Amino acid sequence: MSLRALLTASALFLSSAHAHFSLTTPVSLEGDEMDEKLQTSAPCGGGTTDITKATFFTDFHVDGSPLGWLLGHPQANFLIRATTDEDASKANWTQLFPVVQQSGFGKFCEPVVTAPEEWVGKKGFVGVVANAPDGMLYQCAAVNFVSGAAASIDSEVCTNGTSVSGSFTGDSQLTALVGDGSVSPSPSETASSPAPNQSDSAATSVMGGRLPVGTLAVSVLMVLVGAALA
Ligand SMILES: *[C@@H]1O[C@H](CO)[C@@H](O)[C@H](O)[C@H]1NC(C)=O
Ligand SMILES: *[C@@H]1O[C@H](CO)[C@@H](O)[C@H](O)[C@H]1NC(C)=O
Ligand SMILES: *[C@@H]1O[C@H](CO)[C@@H](O)[C@H](O)[C@H]1NC(C)=O
Ligand SMILES: [Cu+2]
Repeated sequence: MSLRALLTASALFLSSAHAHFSLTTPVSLEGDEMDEKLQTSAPCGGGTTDITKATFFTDFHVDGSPLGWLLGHPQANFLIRATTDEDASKANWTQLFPVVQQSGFGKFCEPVVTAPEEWVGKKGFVGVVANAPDGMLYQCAAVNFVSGAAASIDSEVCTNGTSVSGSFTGDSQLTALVGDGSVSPSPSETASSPAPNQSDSAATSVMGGRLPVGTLAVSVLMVLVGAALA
């Protein structure tokens, strides 16, 4: 393997290993400039929560729009929610899709996510929350809610990675993040949600630990570059 190929492979590995998750469609508030460190901030990570400050709006068809992301962890649960409030921090979110558990690193996309019909003509935020081994991670997009369904789904944008699978799951931590705060989770929701399994999530975060692996890769890379230059 040539040094160039190795460098390219390592760079790719490092960049993908660095993302917790990134919202790919609709276009996220931060675009390509996402600040990883702010991803744990509710409700939109490093993105603005003031709709009047949003710079890019994607049309979101209420009868069905694609919603996709890229996951940098081996597994996470995802909540898809939205609000028409101008201030996303007001915490009045509506759940748009059942909680999905993604297994496997990479791209995931649901081609048909719907929103309430009465939102047509309004602006709002679509938010995705990942319950990941390193905590709750947030991203949002600014959207125009429009009528009908998306005419065609771009398979470049909306696709599932080859080693990725998805299933519906219960997650009371995620479903607690919708509603106006006055409704408590129903007993059935609470019962169907698996209790957090400490040993399980500890194992996952070790496997998915970005920093140790990345640091190791950098060290290996430096040794190799050093050897090549010597
Ligand atoms: C919360 O959102 C719903 C749906 O958009 C809206 O009807 C309701 O008035 C909102 N409640 C508050 C307290 O803003
Ligand atoms: C991706 O996988 C999920 C879960 O199996 C599925 O619902 C969805 O339709 C798939 N997306 C695409 C673009 O095929
Ligand atoms: C927690 O995970 C461990 C290891 O995967 C498993 O043996 C154990 O049965 C799990 N406990 C519960 C309560 O799910
Ligand atoms: Cu992460």
